[in-house]
Parts: sequence; structure tokens; C-alpha cells
Amino acid sequence: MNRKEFIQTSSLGIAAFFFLGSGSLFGKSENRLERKPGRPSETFEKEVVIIGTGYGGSVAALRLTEKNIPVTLLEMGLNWEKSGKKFSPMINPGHSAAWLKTKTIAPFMNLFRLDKFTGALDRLDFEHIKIWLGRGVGGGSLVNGGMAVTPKKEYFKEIFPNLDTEKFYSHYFPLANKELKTNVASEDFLKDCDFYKFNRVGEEEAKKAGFKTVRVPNVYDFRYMEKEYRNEVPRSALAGEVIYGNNHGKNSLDKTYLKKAAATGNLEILELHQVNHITQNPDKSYALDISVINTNGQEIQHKIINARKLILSAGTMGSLELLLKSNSVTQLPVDQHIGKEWGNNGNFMTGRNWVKAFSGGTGSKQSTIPVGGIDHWEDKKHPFFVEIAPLPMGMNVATSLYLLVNKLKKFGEVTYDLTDQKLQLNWDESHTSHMKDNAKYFLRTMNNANGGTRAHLLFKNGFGADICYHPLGGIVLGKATDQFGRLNGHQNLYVIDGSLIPGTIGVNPFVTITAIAEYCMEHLIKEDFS
Ligand code: FAE
Repeated sequence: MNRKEFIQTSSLGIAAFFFLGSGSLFGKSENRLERKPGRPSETFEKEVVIIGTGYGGSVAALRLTEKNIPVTLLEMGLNWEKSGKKFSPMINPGHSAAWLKTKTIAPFMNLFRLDKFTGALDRLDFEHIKIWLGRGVGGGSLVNGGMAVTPKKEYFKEIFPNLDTEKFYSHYFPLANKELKTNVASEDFLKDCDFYKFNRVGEEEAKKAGFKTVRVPNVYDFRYMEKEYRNEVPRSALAGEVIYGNNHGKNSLDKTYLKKAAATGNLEILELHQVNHITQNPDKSYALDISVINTNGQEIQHKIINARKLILSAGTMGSLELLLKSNSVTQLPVDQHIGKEWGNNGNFMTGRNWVKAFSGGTGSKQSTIPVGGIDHWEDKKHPFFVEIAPLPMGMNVATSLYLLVNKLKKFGEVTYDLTDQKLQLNWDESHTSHMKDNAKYFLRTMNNANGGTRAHLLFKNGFGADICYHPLGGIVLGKATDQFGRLNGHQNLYVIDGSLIPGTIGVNPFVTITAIAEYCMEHLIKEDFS
């Protein structure tokens, strides 16, 4: 352990350990595939291929397969359900904790060494921002906090002026929430459950500071959680499982959209298939260069799959990398909009210490599943939405954690560096300075009303400007694509994932990604796949 990075705090007499800025420990080479030169390959022909099994890919797969269209889904990560392997809790990280890294990559407390394995959580490190992603069949749904938030109608309209807002709020959002199995915790359960003390304290203090609090829906099954609480079923949210995957309770995509798609008999899922780049064939189909890898990340087979129609659903960073890299390597045509209008969805992490310091703090037992938010979006000077986040590390540090979702004032831009063979992100403190002002205002208002201090030992002196869970944009709907996700300049290439949303949506984004995917697929199936 590097002493400089290790800070032991004994605030309130309880030891808490926070690792800061561990990104530099991980060279990019750790992430690279170990490829054998001059390797033989096998070629396969497929009609419809989708790259990526997150929200966009899962919606596309269900809507196509239920129309009897055979689909091949390619996923670089593991099919966890099929593998029989278990996800690990945050306080005891195991195989699922990181994608091919030798040390944990959580936002803090990276005290743990790991065996290199195709884990469920990945992190891309850029100079001014770190981006966390899910890997495996189910994509981000495997590792996320499950918060299922429908954006504010006015903001959705502002971001997507050309979409039919009324139809989204009467049809696509309700459909997305139904398929995702969104539900809400019962107030009776929340008011007594000791695992939600952090949330009760968070809401109480926010109200005292004059903020409006809101109950936030989730895809974690709260009826299951109630049974966990009564010890009737194995614990997951109440056993510290979340960003390294949940073994129970969470309705991740493998239990919803993908399960339904598989039941049609028309779905083939190829796990541990990493697409390296794409070539456009003379007949306007696409050749995918694929490394089939083992769980150590080594290539065990090289494949070419020719796809008549190709849907990119590799997530914002994955789809951007595939397009920009392929443009450099195989001259795949991409137009000038690709990489533009990228944003972090206004993500900004912060926290407070000395919260209820003399009346039990925020509780040593914490559910991993957030249920509360603070809605300050309408404020003219400091508009933001806050997730009251848990700190489920099994110790009481009287700390409150918050993920602020802010507006964007300036977009970032993504490009590809052929020499370095990696994405470049034009993003720095100038993009996040207004978010920091909002965080300062929020902490000041909370501390003035309730006591407490900024959590100086978390992130960078209490401000996590570089923490991003919600990368969005870069292949924006109606700009880099037509209004339904057909990529400009292509006949058989589509993008269906978070990259369609121009950098911001004002709340946690997966409900919006799902609704937009539903909208695009409804039209594409009628017009291009029938
Ligand atoms: P995504 O879910 O990222 O899926 C892309 C898939 O493509 C992944 O499975 C990749 O492994 C795969 N892939 C990428 N490149 C390749 C390749 N070259 N070859 C083969 N496969 C490839 O895309 N959002 C919320 O709304 N609520 C939350 O509570 C929330 N919490 C979060 C917590 C964490 C820790 C994280 C990391 C994210 C969280 N998010 C949350 C964000 C949410 O998970 C994310 O926006 C969506 O997963 C993005 O969906 P996509 O379909 O764009």
C-alpha cells in the first residue's frame, strides 16, 4: 500500500480508511488484451448482431426476437448467471470487483488486492475524470444502484425538442418502467428499518435546510428486501452487495428484458466476445473483428463475424470507441458529429462528516440501495438533483454521501488517439466548476442548518468532480444519427444506447436510455427489419 494515498481518519473515534486518487496505479496496459500475432481466425455469417448487453442492447434484442428475428448479442464480459460465479460484497471484493485489474477500483477505500479476472465493474481513467462502467451480460444493470428515475418533463423537452414529449410520458417511459420492474419502497418499511437510517437522516437534514426531498423508485425488489430484513431469504442489498453485483433482489437486465428475449428462442448470447473493430464490407454489411477471451483477458480465439445489420449498444464509451477506432483502423466512415456533445450528466460526488455525530451518526448498517433524493432542480442559481447515497462499508463514520446531478454548461468531446490506442476526452475543471459551486452551496446550506463539515478526506478535499457514473452523448440522436438511431452515412448500422442522449438528462439515466431505445426500436422494426 502506498503510504501517501492512505489516510487513516479517526473522526468520531471510529477508524475509517479512504484511498484517494488511485487511478494512476493502473497503467492502461493492464486493460489491454494479450493478443497472439498472426493468429488464425474463423469467419461466421449472421443476419442481425448487437454489440453490448446493457439497456440499449437488451431492449433491441427483445423487440427484434419477439418479432421472430434471430439476434446474436456480443458481450465482452461474462455471463454471470451461466457461470455460476457469485458477485462479491463491497467489504470483501472478489472476482466480480474489477475488470482485469489487480486492485479494487471503487470510488474510495481501494484497500484490496485482486486476482486479474473479467469482473463486473470497470473504470476508464482520463486526466480529469474517471468513468465507471458495468461489464458482463446485463451491462451497467449488474453494478448500478438501480435508481429508476424518469426525468422531468420540461427538461426532457429541452434536451430532445424534436421528440414527441407527450408520447414519451404516456407510453415509452411507462413501458420502460414496467419492463424494468421499477418499484417503490414502502414508507412503513423505511421508517423503521435500521438499514435506512442514513436515508432518514439525509432527508430530515435536507428538509431542515429548506430542501425538497423526493422518494426515488428502484429496480431492486423492495418486497424481497423486506424478506431479507426478516431473514427469510438470502441477503444482498442488506449484505453490502451492489457495485460488484447483486446476487439477489435486483432486477438487472438478465432478469427482465434479456430473460424475455431468451424465452423467444431467437436469441444467441456470445459472452467474452470483445469486438476490436468494424469494417464496412463492399455490400454494405459489416465485418466484426472479435477476440474471444478467457477470464484472465487472454485471447483464446479470433473470429470474424459478418453482420448484415449491426446495432451498436456498447454504452456511451464503448460505442464511441468502436466507431472512432474503426474509423482510424479500417476507415469506417463516421461523420463530424461523432464524439461531440459528450457529458458526465452533471455527476459530482460530495459528502459531509460529523453528521448526527452524537446521536448514532448515519448508522453502521446501510442498505446499498438508495431510496431518497433532493430536488433542487427549479432553483435559478443552483439547480441540481441529489441522490442520498449509502456508504455500506459496515462502519459508522457519521458521514453522508451525495451524488449531485447538475446541468451542463459546456460539452466535452471524445476523439481517438491511434498512437496510444485509446480514447481521448476533452474534459477538464472548466466543465465542472459550476458543479463545484453547487456542491459548495449545498454543503454550506446543509451544514448551517444541521452542523457537520465537508468530508475533507473523501475524494479531493471533499469534492469528487472527477467521478462519473453516467457518461452520455457523443453519438447524439438526430445529429450523428437520424431521429431513430440510424447512423449518418450508413444503411445497416444503428446506435441504441446512452450515447444518443446529449450529455445530460437531469437524473440517473437508465430509464431514459430504455425509453429512447423502445422508441427507436418501435420505428426501426417497422421500417428496416420487417
Ligand atoms: P451499458 O449498460 O454500459 O452496456 C454496454 C455493454 O456493452 C457492457 O456490457 C459492455 O461490457 C459491452 N461492451 C462495450 N464495449 C464492447 C465491445 N467492444 N465488445 C463487446 N461488448 C462491449 O450501456 N443509472 C441509473 O439510472 N440509476 C442508477 O442508480 C445508476 N447507478 C450507477 C452506479 C454505477 C456504479 C455505475 C457504473 C453506473 C450507474 N448508472 C445508474 C448508470 C447506468 O448503469 C448506465 O447509464 C447504463 O448502464 C448505460 O446503458 P447503456 O445501454 O448505454
